[in-house]
Amino acid sequence: MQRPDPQKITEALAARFSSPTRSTRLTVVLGRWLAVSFTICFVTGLFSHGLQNPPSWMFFPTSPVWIYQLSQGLHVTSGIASIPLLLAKLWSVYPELLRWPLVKSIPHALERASIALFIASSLLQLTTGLINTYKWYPWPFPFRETHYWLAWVIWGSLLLHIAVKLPAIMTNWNGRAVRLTELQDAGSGSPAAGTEASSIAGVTGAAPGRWSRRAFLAGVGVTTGAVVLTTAGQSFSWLSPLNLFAPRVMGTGPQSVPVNRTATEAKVADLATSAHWSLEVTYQGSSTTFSLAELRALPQHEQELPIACVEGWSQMARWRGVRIRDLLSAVGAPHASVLRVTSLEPQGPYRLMSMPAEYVQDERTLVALELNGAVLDVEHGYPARIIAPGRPGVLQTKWLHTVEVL
Ligand SMILES: Nc1nc2c(c(=O)[nH]1)N[C@H]1C(S)=C(S)[C@@H](COP(=O)(O)O)O[C@H]1N2
Ligand SMILES: [Mo]
Repeated sequence: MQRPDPQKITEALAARFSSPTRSTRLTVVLGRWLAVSFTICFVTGLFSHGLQNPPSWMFFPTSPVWIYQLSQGLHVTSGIASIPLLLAKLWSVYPELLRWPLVKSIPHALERASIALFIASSLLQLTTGLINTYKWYPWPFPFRETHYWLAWVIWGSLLLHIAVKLPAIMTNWNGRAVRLTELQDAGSGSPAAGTEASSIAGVTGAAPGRWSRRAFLAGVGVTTGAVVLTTAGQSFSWLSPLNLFAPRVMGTGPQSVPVNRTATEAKVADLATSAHWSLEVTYQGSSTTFSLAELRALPQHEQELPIACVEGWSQMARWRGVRIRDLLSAVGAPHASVLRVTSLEPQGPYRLMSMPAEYVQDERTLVALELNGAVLDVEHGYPARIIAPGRPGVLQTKWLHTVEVL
């Protein structure tokens, strides 16, 4: 019995997987596209995380009012675009991953470990992110924290990977240079093959493999474009007619605005519709309550502001209600205050919300009583909800209970 020779297996595998579309140049081009989508995803993700978990130096932009709508739309869209790009890149390199011996040296081991970590964390990040936008949370861990830390793992392993691969990236960065090398390589092969290859090259001015690489890249580009165009309509209204696969559709739901969590799911339906409801505002140890009639008697203001969910969907709407800063004036509190807002919701992550002074001072921040020209539907937060410019949907608290001035 002969023992299998690892070298032979490697060669057999290489022959089995060899394809003109698999080349370092292809991998580099796909890597560049991925670098763009991952960078957009990372930067917008950090912004979203910062708004929800603010570090002490955080700056809170309230203008333009759609800043979070845009940033989170880009986040989810670039994440979706990364899926076909990452799969194509994996396809272009996976024979490499099977190469023997598995580990040749310490730098080689580091390189392999960084790639393994990068692939595993990216796949986990993109799939859980996608599943999350479909309102499905089949995991026991807290999504946002995990998503945040995985992003750092991805970038750490990616930078290591890029550092190791820098020579290959540099030689394959420029398409012209790559074509020249391919021509030379073709010319120096066996005489027959060489003549054939150089005569083809002479006629078309291109090396064999270049066209199939182009076709492959075009296929990946079209696929990526298609998934973006058929989902981005959940975030960008001008793409809304093409929205085939995204989970939320603009203009649907009560008062033509989608709902993430209903009053029944939040167990607030009874409390919210009670005739005894009032909003309690506390400042320096004393508390003032406002009935719905009293809130309606205060000056009412109208504002066009978006609901922009962290899960990607967003929608502009017309809100009407009391300016939060007018409410503070009514209890004698300064406008430059930080607030702690609670919902009637008995429990859940969105019961408590804190509002930095930037939003409190902004005249567009409302305690909204109406939406799109009618009294707020209970699903949208009746009797009163917060709507502030440029904030994630999770911070636009529905079914208000108390406002504490800190
Ligand atoms: N009290 C409370 N407020 C809440 C929520 C919630 O579950 N409970 N959901 C938030 C989320 S995730 C979003 S995206 C917006 C959605 O607002 P809408 O249902 O009016 O469209 O409300 C936010 N306000
Ligand atoms: Mo949301």
